[in-house]
Amino acid sequence: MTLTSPPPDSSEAPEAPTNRPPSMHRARNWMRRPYARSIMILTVVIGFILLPLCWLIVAAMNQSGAPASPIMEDIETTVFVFTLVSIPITAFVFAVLVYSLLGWKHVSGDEVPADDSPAIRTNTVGVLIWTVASSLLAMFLVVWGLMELASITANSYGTVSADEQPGGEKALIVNVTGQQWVWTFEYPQHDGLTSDILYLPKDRAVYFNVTSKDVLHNFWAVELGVKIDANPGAITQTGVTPNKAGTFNVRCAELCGLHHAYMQTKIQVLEPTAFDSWVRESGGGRTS
Ligand SMILES: [Cu+2]
Repeated sequence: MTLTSPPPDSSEAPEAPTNRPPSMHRARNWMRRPYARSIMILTVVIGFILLPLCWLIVAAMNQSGAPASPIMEDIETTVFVFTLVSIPITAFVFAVLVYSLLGWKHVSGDEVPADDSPAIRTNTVGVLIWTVASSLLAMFLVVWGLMELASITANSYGTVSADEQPGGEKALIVNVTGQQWVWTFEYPQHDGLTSDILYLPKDRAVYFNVTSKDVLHNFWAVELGVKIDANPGAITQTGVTPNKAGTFNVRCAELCGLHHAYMQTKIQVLEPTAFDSWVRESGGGRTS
């Protein structure tokens, strides 16, 4: 007696490239599978659960009073949009993860579940949808990022010299010096007045000349959205127009030694008349 294999059943024969159903048909079949439907439903549910993140992240950024300048407004809009766009992908990844953990558990016995099936591979429709959707998403983020970068560059006067600042009133120049582990602000237009708190007038362009006396630091005016390296022996330049009065923070954003974490001070954005009073009271005068 010889062992014979069962007669080949055409419905169970492995798929041959020549007799496979069309891509669209296979994609539709795949979408009808219970696990595909569960993952899609999970994606939508998790997406809605994650949606409030867009607002929560911006709310966390605003806890100390931001945005206090057009630059910071641009940054917050970008954070919001990037979070929003990333939510569908994050939700899909988590949906697959959750379903993999809970839905594809060990099946008792040796029987292979009826719905166990190969992945959706070499399916033209699936590949096209995935490739086009990811490309469009990536292109959108690149274009958005470049537009916001151009707007931030314009608002920080990155390409405009201090003498050619926009606005009727001449820009306020502040020379910022970092050293382990303090910041010093000098106002060359006001008899070289110096301060360890950054006083700024509201709604007036400010131009920063930033340098360091010792090692690399980074001048970060948090709520104004200004962040630029402070390099010894060189001057880096940036600017901003504060549009909100209040008390904000300056921090060092470059690891610079033992007390780097404490290298911080305050920003006082004052109404223009209050700023002029501070200059007079501090003995700065108004020289230009
Ligand atoms: Cu530092």
